[in-house]
Amino acid sequence: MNKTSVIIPTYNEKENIKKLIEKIIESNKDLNIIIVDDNSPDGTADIVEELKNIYKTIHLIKRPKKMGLGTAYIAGFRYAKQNLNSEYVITMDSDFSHDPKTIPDIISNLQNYDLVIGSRYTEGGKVIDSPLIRRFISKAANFFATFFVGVKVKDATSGFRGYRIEALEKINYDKIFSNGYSFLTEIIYKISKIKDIKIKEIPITFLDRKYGKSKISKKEIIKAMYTVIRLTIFRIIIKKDLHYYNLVENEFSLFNPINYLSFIFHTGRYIKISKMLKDGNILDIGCGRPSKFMSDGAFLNFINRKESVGIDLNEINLSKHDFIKANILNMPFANKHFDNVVAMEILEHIEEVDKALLEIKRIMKDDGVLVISTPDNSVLWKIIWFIWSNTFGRMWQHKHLIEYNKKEWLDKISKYFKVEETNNHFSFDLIIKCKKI
Ligand SMILES: Nc1nc2c(ncn2[C@@H]2O[C@H](COP(=O)(O)OP(=O)(O)O)[C@@H](O)[C@H]2O)c(=O)[nH]1
Ligand SMILES: [Mg+2]
Repeated sequence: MNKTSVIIPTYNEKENIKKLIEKIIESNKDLNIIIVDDNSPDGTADIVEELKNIYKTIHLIKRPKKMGLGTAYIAGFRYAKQNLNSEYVITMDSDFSHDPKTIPDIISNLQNYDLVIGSRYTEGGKVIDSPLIRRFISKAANFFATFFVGVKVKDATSGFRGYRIEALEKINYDKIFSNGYSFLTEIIYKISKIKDIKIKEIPITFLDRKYGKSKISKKEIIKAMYTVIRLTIFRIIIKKDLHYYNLVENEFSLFNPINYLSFIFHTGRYIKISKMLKDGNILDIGCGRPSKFMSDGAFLNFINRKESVGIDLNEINLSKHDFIKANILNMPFANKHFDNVVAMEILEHIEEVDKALLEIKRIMKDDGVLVISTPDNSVLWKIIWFIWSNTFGRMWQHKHLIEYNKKEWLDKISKYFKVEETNNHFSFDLIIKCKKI
């Protein structure tokens, strides 16, 4: 069985599809060809059905309605892996913009690269017969995708590509948020985050379609802009780590702008805190979700260390870490048990804060690290709290019982601990690293 599948999404391509399939078979009769058709009203699928009777290498995925280019690729990838056990997949358009003669070149490059891009904008690449306006849109889209999103390729929007299935599987491709054209940018963004990934661009001559109409719409262009903004935010915050990307992607409903604020605020704090911790085990006090947009155990999932325990007043199901339902004033741990204790957004809810600090001290190892984060009740915080609680107040189950400013917090904590480092997160949230005294 041939280990390469060519995936071709189609929507109303009756003038092109037969000829294209025949050309591909001409170039290599062993290739699997997977057509993903979205119930094209022009009967594209019927033409493919007929060809299927002649050529065994043709496969047809019929979807009930137009569901977008991105999800069509996903359906094709999945089929190629599960039904055909493919090692390589090639994606191309069905309108002859992508020359089937390039396929052998893509396959030979896949021996050494994880992703091979048929590129219009690399040296030697060309665009032919395309109206000026389309060229401009394509160039602009590509500029945004490469410059803002930060992918280091010249053509981030080309649909003519070869992938090693192995690389696709590393990025949870079926969870990619974009379902339309901007899938192409998002998947490069994700793939380029894989460690030691090898990407190659080969020049192609892109020919504008002669038959049928382009399916790119205004809506797709707006969605692509949204994708660029979203990925740019990810890029700024997440930088290199695919693990964080997957985490965020799974936990956030991406259409709500408040998610981004929440994400920036909490993840920013997680990054700072994780740098303050030492090796060894960790206790996260109050390990429930920090906002309704995030998951329970968000911090422990974020730092992703083995020996982690979370406690909370409410019963919580932590999928990857140990959980104990407990009160901070009476924690079920032996003395000097933890290398690290993290108490985020918790002390301001505890009336007996001295008692809580002493209890934390009891369970910490002598050289252990405590990181506290809590609001600094400054003027800025008061303003933000006022606006926030009047807008989203329902998100808070508890009231803040203690309203200390920075100095008051440091005075209180210094009674029991040596403060080693402080950070004013967003100017209204204190992060305090301390050691036992
Ligand atoms: N299955 C499926 N195919 C699509 C969809 N949208 C576009 N296509 C196909 O994707 C390929 C690229 O589309 P095209 O309209 O040529 O985009 P353009 O080259 O950017 O103008 C073509 O083969 C289309 O038939 C869709 O929603 N579902
Ligand atoms: Mg086209």
